[in-house]
Parts: sequence; structure tokens; C-alpha cells
Amino acid sequence: MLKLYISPGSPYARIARIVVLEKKLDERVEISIARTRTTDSPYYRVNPSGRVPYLIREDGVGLEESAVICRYLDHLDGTPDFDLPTGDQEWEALRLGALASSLLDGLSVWGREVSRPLNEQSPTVIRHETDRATRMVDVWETEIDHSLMRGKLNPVQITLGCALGLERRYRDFRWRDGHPKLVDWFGQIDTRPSFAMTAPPAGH
Ligand SMILES: N[C@@H](CCC(=O)N[C@@H](CS)C(=O)NCC(=O)O)C(=O)O
Repeated sequence: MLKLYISPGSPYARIARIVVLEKKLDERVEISIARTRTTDSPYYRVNPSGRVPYLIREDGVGLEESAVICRYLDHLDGTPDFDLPTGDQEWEALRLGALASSLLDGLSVWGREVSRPLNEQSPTVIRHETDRATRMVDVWETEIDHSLMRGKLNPVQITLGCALGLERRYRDFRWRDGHPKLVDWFGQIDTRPSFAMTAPPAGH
């Protein structure tokens, strides 16, 4: 068995969980909930960085970083589904992947901030990240027409789907108004079984 450490609300862990399900690896990968962001959590003895996702391979070696974990899981059966496309599309996949990660990374900083006790939250950070998310969602309303966003499931789509799915966790992340194409796109990806089965719990 492989062991995947997650937290139910983590969008990065969700990306790895979606790949587990898409690759039909759920009987080979045990999911374990890690106690993150807690002083002296026993999880730090498993993964000293304390982050999720974290994958323990069958040989006992641990892997960090959702992209590395997804690539490892995708290659386990020798027929990867999520490798980069070739030719010009490779740069497009890298460009769009960076754009999706940029939205997700900013939302994670925002989420971390609003999870703190009120007297420890920084209104400046929250404002900065709210504005960044607004700009990035506008960009995505245009980029969503790209052929890579419409074809077969790929890592860019998974990352963007997990970023937009954070609306369930952060009440103030209201991206739908004025973005009809994104709403339509998200409506389709969000009903895939791998997305439905990993939906984050409602949050702040
Ligand atoms: N770049 C990393 C980001 C992982 C990450 O930031 N995970 C957060 C949860 S969303 C975490 O584990 N936070 C716990 C901590 O920072 O101690 C990836 O893609 O896996």
C-alpha cells in the first residue's frame, strides 16, 4: 500500500486525491488525515515540513509537493495520462498551469489568513489576496476558451477546478458574478465523480 497524507480542506491534497481516483488507485492508496498547523503534531515525525499532501511510497520513501506526487501516481501503471503535451501545446500547458497555480497559491494565503484568530489577521494581506483573486478570475474568464481547458482532463484543469472549488471554504471568494463561461466550465468539472468525492468541507 501507498499512504497519502491529506487534510480534508487542502486544495493541494485534493489535487492528489483526484489523481488517485482518476487513475483508479483508491484500493492501492490509503488516505490518512494529518494534523497540520498544530504545535508538536505527531505528523511532524512523518513529514517534518508538516505540509500536505505527502505520499509514502511502497518502498517507504516520502514525497512532497502535489505536482511531484501526481506525477508519481500517474506513472505507477506505466501509462501516464497527465504528462505534458508535446510541441507548442507544451508551453501552453506550462503557461496555463502557472496561471492556475498562481490563483490557487494566492487563495491559500488568503485562506490561511482568515483561519487565524481575528486579532491575528492582517486586513492588508486579505485585501491584497482578494484583489489578486479578482484579477486572476477575470483572466480565467478569457483563458477558459483555450483548447487545453476543454479537452481531456489534465493537470491545469484539475488545479483550476480545485482553486475555484475553494468558494465552499471561503465565503468571501465569490467569483461567479460576471464570469458566465467560468461558471459553465466549473459546473461540468465539479460534477466529475473524482471532484464530487473530494469536495472540501464548507468553511469560513
Ligand atoms: N506547494 C505545495 C503546497 C502544499 C501546502 O501549502 N499545503 C498546505 C495545506 S493547503 C499545508 O500543508 N499547510 C500546513 C502548514 O503550512 O503547516 C504543494 O503543491 O503540495
